[in-house]
Amino acid sequence: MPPLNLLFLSTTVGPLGSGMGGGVELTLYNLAKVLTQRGHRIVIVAPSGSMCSSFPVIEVPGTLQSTAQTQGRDAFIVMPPDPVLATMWTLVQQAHTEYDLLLNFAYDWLPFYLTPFLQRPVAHLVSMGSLTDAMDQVIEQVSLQFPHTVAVHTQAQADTFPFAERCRVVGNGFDLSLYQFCPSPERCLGWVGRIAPEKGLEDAVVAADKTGIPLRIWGVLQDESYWQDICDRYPDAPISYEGFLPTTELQQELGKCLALLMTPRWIEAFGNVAIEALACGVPVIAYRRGGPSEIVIDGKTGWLVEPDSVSGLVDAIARIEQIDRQACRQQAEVEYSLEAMGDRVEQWFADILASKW
Ligand code: HBI
Repeated sequence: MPPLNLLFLSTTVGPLGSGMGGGVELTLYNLAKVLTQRGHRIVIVAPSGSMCSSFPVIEVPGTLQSTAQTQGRDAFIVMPPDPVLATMWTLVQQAHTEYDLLLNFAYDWLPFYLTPFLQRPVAHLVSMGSLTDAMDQVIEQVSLQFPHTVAVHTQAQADTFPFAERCRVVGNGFDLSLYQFCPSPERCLGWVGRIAPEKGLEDAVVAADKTGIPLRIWGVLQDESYWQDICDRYPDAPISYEGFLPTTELQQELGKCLALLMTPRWIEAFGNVAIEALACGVPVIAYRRGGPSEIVIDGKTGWLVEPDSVSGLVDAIARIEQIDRQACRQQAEVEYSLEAMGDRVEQWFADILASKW
């Protein structure tokens, strides 16, 4: 494939590196890494304060978008004063013809609405499932007018949209050389994610309380009152909040866990942390819901549990020794390496550039 000039448009809910962008930050960074290795030239546009080592970032000042997942289905599209998102896409309007293709990571209305106004193809990597009617409609419009350009991480995520058959499933990919395999764990469980209601942390806390196995928690403390409520309700649970760690430190600690608990209340689009755990040899115990239910091989690399069933979590924890930690690392290498994702994304771009747009 000839080298492409690519413009990456970041999520606008937080600067890259802040953790506010959740899995999208890691995905953006990993794609920049693997596509650069393959000779493509990448420029990233992101909110001021973004850090993306070794890649040129055009930082854009202004007010960040509010997160889409906390609004209801009939929520209106909200644009704050002095919006980073609009300033970013004014920059796109001015500079986009210098690029072969634009890759949008933002789960926001404006990038989709502006797509037909531009003279270069825009690939949209949709990072969450269906949340609001307004977003569904604008994404569907792009999927109709520009076939191939809307991609998602898993089939489960695609299936949340009425236009599932027009979503391209590209999975995800990680630099597995950053993750060390840990053959012998300590007696502790892990939970990783933005600490917010949709992530269902309280179920993991109750499971730790019932099993008496300490639960170590990593991630951005996004919703303080939610966290405080958990601490108030389970004062004796053996839990510890270990902060938001960058990848290399996180995998060092996560690898020591008996298992990672994934307790999403919502349809997790993918669940990057599941791969990060598998890459360290850590089995994943996850609700059979969304992305993780497509990643975990039940009984082989972890256990899939009846959604919202804490007793199911407790039973799975009791059987965790049945899972071979080597098989977990193996699955990450076969399905979720950066190389595998790089192949899938290059093929995606080739299909977009080959089709009329
Ligand atoms: N909300 N409005 C909005 N825009 C985003 O790009 C966005 C979001 N909420 C969460 C989010 N992105 C990411 O944390 C997840 O997609 C991973």
